[in-house]
Amino acid sequence: MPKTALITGISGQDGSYLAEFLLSKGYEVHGMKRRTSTKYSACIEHLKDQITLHDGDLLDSSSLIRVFEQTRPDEVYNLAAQSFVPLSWEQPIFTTEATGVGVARMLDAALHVDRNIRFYQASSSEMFGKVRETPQRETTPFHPRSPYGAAKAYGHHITVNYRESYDMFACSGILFNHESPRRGLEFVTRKISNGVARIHAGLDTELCLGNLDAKRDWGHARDYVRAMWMMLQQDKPDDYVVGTGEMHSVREFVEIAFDQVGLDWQKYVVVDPKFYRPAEVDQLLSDPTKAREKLGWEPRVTFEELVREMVDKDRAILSSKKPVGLKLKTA
Ligand code: NAP
Ligand code: F7E
Repeated sequence: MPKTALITGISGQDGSYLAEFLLSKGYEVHGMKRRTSTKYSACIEHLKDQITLHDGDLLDSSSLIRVFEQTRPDEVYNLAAQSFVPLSWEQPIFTTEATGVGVARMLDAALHVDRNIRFYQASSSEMFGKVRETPQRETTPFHPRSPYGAAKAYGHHITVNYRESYDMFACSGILFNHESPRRGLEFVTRKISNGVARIHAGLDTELCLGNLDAKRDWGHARDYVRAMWMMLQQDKPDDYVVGTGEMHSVREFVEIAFDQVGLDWQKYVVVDPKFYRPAEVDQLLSDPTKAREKLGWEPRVTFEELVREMVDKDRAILSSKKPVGLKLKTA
């Protein structure tokens, strides 16, 4: 019997890579999406004949219970969230409802429909925020710096709580930033790769960015969805930090991206304070020792390969004149 997986947020970056990965493992894959979700459909368009989609919303418990009952999953991957940090200051209540309380709704639906479901929660390095130690590991205290980070911290704690209260197989993956050509255009990496492609094509003359000194531990999304699956194949549920263990600045990302098309970034990049955040997360660096030792997980794509792949893909999209319909919000 093939295993059945339910992915919330299947229309997003990670959902689409995870669906591909699980299909390659022989899973029957179901995805939950909002009925109004159309902009991201490009990420899963190529999978539409191999997956089954169900309407549901993290804000609506009854829809979650219905999707659980319809699909009867062995494994649930809760990837849905309001995931853009700047928007979380503009819509803090919605972010709390979707990214935070939505996790409790998911866990409770799982508990009531089938408490043997294996549950993955998409936790985030944003929970470390104003970091208390470097590098960050599973035991590093949280100090979130945005409504998004605070909501993820709640989601993380309630996942641990359901595991301890009800003996559920609930895991939390504390994933550091991971990117790909399917990243939303509002996130800094894709904003840069898309901006470089447009400047090289003569469509734009400048790229406006915020804090170039911010540092992140950036990996490739395809590597990170493998870690999610590995967590649910263990004998015992647990929490894992997933990252590369390498940190780079936004400036370094910019330099490599412009280098890929042979341009000098300093002629095109404009720093605009409107992209500064009310409270910045200055730097994040993972210690992925536990994931390496217990899961046998290793990232395969280097930082430089990631940047160059993203620029090449955005150039290909532009030259094919078939823009991928990813979300374009205020960045
Ligand atoms: P993403 O591309 O923004 O995808 C988020 C998904 O959530 C979209 O499919 C979106 O659907 C869906 N969604 C939003 N609100 C919803 C709601 N109320 N009900 C149901 N679905 C809803 O995010 P991602 O980069 O793939 O990340 C996946 C998960 O990992 C997220 O929880 C994110 O917070 C977390 N995470 C990401 C990173 C990273 O670096 N990428 C790192 C750590 C943790 P629509 O198309 O309808 O908007
Ligand atoms: O910002 C700086 C910005 O929006 C990265 C989400 O997936 O990863 C992501 O959150 C850094 C920040 O991602 C611009 O100030 C400079 O320091 O790409 P980002 P994020 O906020 O780190 C975590 C792990 C998640 O969980 C989230 O869901 O880049 N930055 N200039 C800029 N950022 C943006 N967006 N736009 C700029 O123009």
